[in-house]
Amino acid sequence: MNLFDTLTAAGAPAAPFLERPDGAVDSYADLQAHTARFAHALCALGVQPGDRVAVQVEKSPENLYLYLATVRAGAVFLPLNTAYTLNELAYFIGDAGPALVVCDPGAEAGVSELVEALGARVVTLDASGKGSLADLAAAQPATFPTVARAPGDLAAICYTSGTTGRSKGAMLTHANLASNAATLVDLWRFTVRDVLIHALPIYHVHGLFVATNITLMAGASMIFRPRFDAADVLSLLPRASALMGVPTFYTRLLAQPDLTREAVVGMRLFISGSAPLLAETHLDWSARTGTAILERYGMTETGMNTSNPYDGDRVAGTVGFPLPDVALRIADPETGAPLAPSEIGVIEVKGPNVFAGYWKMPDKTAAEFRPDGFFITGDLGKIDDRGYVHIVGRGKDLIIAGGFNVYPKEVEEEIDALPGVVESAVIGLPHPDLGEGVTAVVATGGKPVMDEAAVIAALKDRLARFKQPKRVLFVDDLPRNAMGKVQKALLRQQHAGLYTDG
Ligand code: MLC
Ligand code: AMP
Repeated sequence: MNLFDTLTAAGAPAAPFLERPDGAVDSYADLQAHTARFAHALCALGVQPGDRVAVQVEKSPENLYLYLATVRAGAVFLPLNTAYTLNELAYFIGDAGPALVVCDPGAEAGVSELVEALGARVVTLDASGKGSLADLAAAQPATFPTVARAPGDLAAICYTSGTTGRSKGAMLTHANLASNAATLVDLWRFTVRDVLIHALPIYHVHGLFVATNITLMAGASMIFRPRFDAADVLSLLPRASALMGVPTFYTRLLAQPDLTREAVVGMRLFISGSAPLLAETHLDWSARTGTAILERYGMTETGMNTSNPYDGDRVAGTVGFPLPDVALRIADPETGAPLAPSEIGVIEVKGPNVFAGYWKMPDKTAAEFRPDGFFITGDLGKIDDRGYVHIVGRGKDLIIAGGFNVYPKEVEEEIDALPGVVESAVIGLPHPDLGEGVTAVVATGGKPVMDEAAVIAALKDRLARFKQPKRVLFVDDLPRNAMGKVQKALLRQQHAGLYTDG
């Protein structure tokens, strides 16, 4: 098998697949031709089955075809957030050892320097789909024999930040991605008639796999946008049937006065995930549009785990039921002992969607699975008496801002290294636009240090913009409990209104 063939089996050659931002439409036959050319180009660059192809480029149809071509050629796609700095990129590239790195032409010099010692090749692709890789692909044949792969072979590696420093590469197999897409097409009733508004980035699982793979597997089509813009998405609703987004999409759409019942008349499905959708947003949306957002819950390591029902109550503040092929249980976070569903514990899952482990980290992989094969998500939850899963918090010290994960430790390490800083605590505070706002509380020991703007400026080239604190607060000392542990919960409580008051 190969995920590419599984995903593209339903798309009739003449049927539309993707409407480009300029209005031109690519058919499924075009998809076959574009991916064939890119797959030939990868082979010409020496990429072998199993090799990693690391990609940090702006969103474009060609970027999407590069993902599919990589899978088609039997190689392993490794998408990277465009916000990552060269400093951050160095780690991913060093860890994954890609045979090829595809980057924006503007980053080529820096990236080439990074990979010199690794012997990887560097080619380019820009926001308009042009660059040295596209030039090479243009000269290639429009057919390509898809490389056969075993279900357990890797299709992608997606890095997720680690609680304790180093990011981990989640290894996703052809079978993981194929099974999750098939389950969701069925559950969410996607058909050839669907038109999905695709406004998510394609370097994370939500936009790359959930949105794209489902559209493909249904033989449906998408309106492809380089980024999310609320007014733009609103204007597309009359031509579309489905939208997938993070909660910030929905709060920003609600801020548009033209979002009305009439505006959503042709839409059959609004899906939210990647971060908690406030019950308030869910209810406001229903009141304004007469439709209920369908909230689902997933992770890079697992794809989607739960979903509110297509038919039946989509309950605000819950993530719905485990998917038909996913076993989900609540366990004691310390001992792993199963808890009664109504008790709060760590959510554990098992199923064909669950990844094959962390790249080159067998110990970390082993530590996150129970002996009976359940994966420990690190999310805290419970199951109510109707069977709906509720996420009530995170066992892991994680902030989610606008759907992007930020691990406080990574930010704290950078801040702690600044002159005059004794220590720091990075916390997420309620933020009206992003859900949580990354906030640094810096202990100075009573001595004057650099000011807020200087701290943020010092992080500029070190951390991606979305990881940088929106605000930096200064205190003499951080509050600690009797065990000497920094009381982050207290800090969150003390500063709860920072972004929401006034
Ligand atoms: C942008 N900024 C952010 C940010 N996005 N800061 C913190 N968190 C974010 N998410 C910064 C910008 O760099 C800019 O800084 C400033 O905030 C304002 O930017 P903006 O123009 O308002 O933001 P915009 O480009 O519109 O982006 C917001 C967004 C985007 C919500 C549309 O973040 C987004 O597309 N998020 C989706 C993330 C996602 O796909 N997650 C899925 C992960 S998979 P400045 O200073 O330069 O002005 C997963 C599994 C699962 O979690 O279950 O799905
Ligand atoms: P990532 O590592 O980027 O894949 O993020 C996965 C994490 O996002 C999960 O472990 C959850 O903490 C969070 N998440 C995803 N979907 C939801 C949701 N619907 N509600 C609450 N948290 C969510």
